[in-house]
Order: sequence, then structure tokens, then C-alpha cells
Amino acid sequence: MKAITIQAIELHTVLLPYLTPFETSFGAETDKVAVLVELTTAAGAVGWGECSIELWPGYGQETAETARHVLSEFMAPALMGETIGDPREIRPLLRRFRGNHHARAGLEAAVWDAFATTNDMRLTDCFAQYAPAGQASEGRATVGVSIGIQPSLDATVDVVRQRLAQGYGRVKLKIKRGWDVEVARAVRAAFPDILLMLDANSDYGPADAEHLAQLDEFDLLMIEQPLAHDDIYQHGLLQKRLKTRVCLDESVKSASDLRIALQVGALGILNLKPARVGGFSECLEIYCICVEHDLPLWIGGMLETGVGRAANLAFAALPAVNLPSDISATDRYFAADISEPPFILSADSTLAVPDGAGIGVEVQRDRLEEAKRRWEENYPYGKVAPRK
Ligand code: OSB
Ligand code: MG
Repeated sequence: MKAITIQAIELHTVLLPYLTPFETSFGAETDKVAVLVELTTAAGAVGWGECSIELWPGYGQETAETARHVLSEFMAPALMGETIGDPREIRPLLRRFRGNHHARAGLEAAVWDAFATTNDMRLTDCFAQYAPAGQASEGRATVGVSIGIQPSLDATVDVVRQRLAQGYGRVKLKIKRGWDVEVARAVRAAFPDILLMLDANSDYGPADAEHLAQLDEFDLLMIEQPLAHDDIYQHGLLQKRLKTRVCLDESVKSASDLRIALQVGALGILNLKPARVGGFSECLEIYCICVEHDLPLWIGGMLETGVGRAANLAFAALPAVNLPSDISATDRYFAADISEPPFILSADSTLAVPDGAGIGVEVQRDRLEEAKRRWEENYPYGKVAPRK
């Protein structure tokens, strides 16, 4: 493999309106905010990465401004001029800076893209090289759709019907306290045979175990992250009381967290989000643990722009990612994405990895400038993220 030398790193904060607002237990967001990392090598290759963040430090603890600060002042300078023969070398170079996983993941993703592009290979094949032997990329990933909290049960059933008609073979519903058993009952009654799951984004506590056990009757694929974002132990106790498998999202921020979660029986499935665990090198380590323990695995998303989604898709095409991932088609998120070509859903609920080298999508300069302007015009947050 050809090494790369990192010569320049530019950050672009973008704001891109969603087609429809996305509501979770944290509240509703109308726009995607992201810090995009553009990395240029000494040989002139360009790599792109996305820091997956949101307007509120709700799901993750970072914002556009913290990511930009940490990247521009610390992490990007630490990589400048470095020659890298294996993208996993980024981890030791950044080890003296702690946390800030979403920022770190975006920077690391740009290195992975530049490295794969320089070696004229798809990012998905590049990942496969560092996976356990014999694990070739499948070139496509089975995906599902994540549906935010809707104004009524009827509206929820309608949205699910639309998504199924578009071809999604797995539906995830966001739930919160007071919006759970009845929504599961209504959707299950309308669609008895679909692959259905729920995501609570940490809205419940240990005292809700009996309440959550009512969900067992709906034959759910899993319940994602019912308890606190920083808890592992209580999820272990909860899993013992539920028939439904618990899937951890927020609680697993590293390979080390996953080992603890397995030890205490806190999960039956893992949602692996590259941003949450600080990048694809950590993802590869976690992937190996899942293979070793036969743990069902899928790739989570944060409504990324095409840049972040392309990289997540490249990882989701690895063979041990064996449940549908939260990577939907472009038209589920945006009227016009930042990159081309768009991701289009196939009839079998899969997305194909693009053919090109690296992430395989091209950032469109005019849309990038437009989305940067939209961020500038709406900052400070007031116009897009009300404080209450
Ligand atoms: O909990 O999985 C989550 C989006 C933002 C933050 C957290 C989550 C989500 C989603 C969206 O569920 C999944 C997607 O990208 O389509
Ligand atoms: Mg989740």
C-alpha cells in the first residue's frame, strides 16, 4: 500500500435542511449540521470525512463549535506533515487528546478516504483488508429506516406505510416515555409481519423495567438504548427481565465498553456508530470482537450528509454487519445532498457501495458553498435550534 503525507486540512461547517424535521426523545431538529473535513496529501489526493454532530449536544456531547475548536487547535495540527502507511496509525498520533469522538472520527475518516483514494481502491475494500482474514466486502448493505416521533398514532402508521412502499425492509420507531406501548401496538397491528424495532435514546430508568416488559408482546427485532447513555450495568439487569433483545447504542463508546457490556449481559445486539466510538479504526477493533462473540451487528447513523453516509455504507458492507443498518437513501433526508451521486434504495432494501475509489461520492462545490453560507446566516443557533 502507498503511504500518504498529510499536507493540508480544511474544515467546512455546513447546515443542510432536512426534508422533514426529525424528532427524538431530545426534541426535534430541522437541519443537519456537520463539520466536513477536507484533507489534502502531498501528492495532491483529497480525502473527505464528516464529524457527525447535531445542533444540540443531545445524542452526543459535541457541537459544531466544539468539533471545530478541537480539530483546528489540536487534532489537525498533530497530523500535519505526518506520513501514514496504515490509517490505524492515526489513533496513536491523537492519543494525547481525550474524548471528542465525533470530531476525531471525522478527521480519521478523511485520512481513510485519502488513503483508499491514493491506493485506487474503494474504501469498503480498504476496510476489508484490516478485518479478520477472508472478510471481503459484499459491495452493498441491507438497510432500514429510522422514523422520528410523529404527532399521532395515525400519522405514525401512515409514515410507516410510506416507508414500506419505498422499499425499506426494516422500520425503527423512536419512542420516549408516554409514547411507547401504544405506538408499538398500533404499528404492529397495521403491519403484522415487518421487521420492527424501537429506539428510546436513553429516556427510561431502571424503575421502568416492568413497563418496558409490555413491549415483549410485539415481536420486536430489538429495543435500542432504553436506559442511560452512560450506563452498562443496569442494561444487564434489564436484559434479564426482557424477552426482547437489548441493543446498545449510546452506552458503547469504545471496544473496552463493549467487552464490559458482553461480560454483564447488557446487550444482544450492537449498533456501531463510527462517530460515537471515535472512528473506523476503533470500529475495526469492535468488529473483531463481534465476530469473536457472534454478536449481531449493524451500523447506526446520525442523518449524515452523503460524505458521512458513504463512509458508513462502506463499513456496513462488511460481511459480519448482519442486521439492517440505519443508512437510508438520500431522498429520505435531503432535497439536494452535498455530494453526488445520490444513494438510491434497491427493491431488496439494500444500498450499493459506489464504484469509485475512496468513499465514491464527489462533494459538489456549489452546494458546499451554499450550505456553508446557510450555517453562517443562521449562526448563532437561535434560528435553527431554539434553546427550549
Ligand atoms: O439514536 O440512532 C440514533 C439520529 C441522530 C442521532 C441519534 C440517532 C439517530 C437515528 C437516525 O436514529 C438514523 C439515520 O441516520 O437514519
Ligand atoms: Mg440510537
